[in-house]
Amino acid sequence: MKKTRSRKFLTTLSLTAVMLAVMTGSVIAATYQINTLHNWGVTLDNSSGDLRNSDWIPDSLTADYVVEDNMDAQWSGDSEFKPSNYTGYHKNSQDPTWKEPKIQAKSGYWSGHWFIQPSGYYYTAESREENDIEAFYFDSDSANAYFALVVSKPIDDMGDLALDLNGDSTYEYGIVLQDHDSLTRGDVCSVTSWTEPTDFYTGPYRINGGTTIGTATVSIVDSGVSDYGSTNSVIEISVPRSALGDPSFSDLHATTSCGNDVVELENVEWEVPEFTTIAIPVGMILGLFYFYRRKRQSGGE
Ligand SMILES: [Ca+2]
Ligand SMILES: [Ca+2]
Ligand SMILES: [Ca+2]
Ligand SMILES: [Ca+2]
Repeated sequence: MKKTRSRKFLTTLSLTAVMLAVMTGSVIAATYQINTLHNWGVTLDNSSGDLRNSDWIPDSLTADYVVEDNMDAQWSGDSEFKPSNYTGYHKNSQDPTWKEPKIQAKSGYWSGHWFIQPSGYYYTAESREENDIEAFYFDSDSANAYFALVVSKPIDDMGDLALDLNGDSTYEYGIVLQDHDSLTRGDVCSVTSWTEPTDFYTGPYRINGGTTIGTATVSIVDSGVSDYGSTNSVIEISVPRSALGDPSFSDLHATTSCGNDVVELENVEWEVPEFTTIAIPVGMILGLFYFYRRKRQSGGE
């Protein structure tokens, strides 16, 4: 009788431990190896001819993300310059009702007009796809913050990553994604001014003035998966929290040289998995285990 109960207890104990490991594993941000979207649990899939079959949703429960894979072959509008409907796959982890905003042209014949992002000059989806930013991810752990961008846009045209850490709508920090001016990929900068995109009012493009205060790890790889003829690059960034003063929240922004697509995440939490929430149940289980073992030993079993 006693033996059966002890086995039951030990089985329950092991099951609890396994469940706990699974639970904490998904609650704690994944430890991202910079270089692959597999760590995010995101798999690009163009087996249907575009990215609509992709698993865009990251595994980590603490990740924030926006997916705006805009293009498919169907669209409508008042001219070839102004398609009016968003197509493709859109999802914002923070807001189920979120809709990608329109952007305003800043120059040329269409100056002042509002367009969906990205817009194109021809009837083909391909001409717009080559401006497409597909997705933007954020996650954090106790040591680092992690970012990932998936882009159809040729990589040289991508701007720097802009961060607003005090919620005043000014991006006072930036991470350099491409060498430009005197800056090197991975430079973490305190920013005093930004350059703007050439064709649309879509906010900061690249760091124009500031001071380098730290270093991030930036990896850019060709995913080998294309969408409407444009290969998708994956940009992954890891930055030590300490390089940015260990913030609690941030607004994040990135756009392209012409500004014909922009991605933003607002008020994302730089979560740190709470040690105590893991330590307490683990401690309880260990305590019970030793208590039971001692009891069993003193019982002379
Ligand atoms: Ca796309
Ligand atoms: Ca897009
Ligand atoms: Ca700010
Ligand atoms: Ca966009």
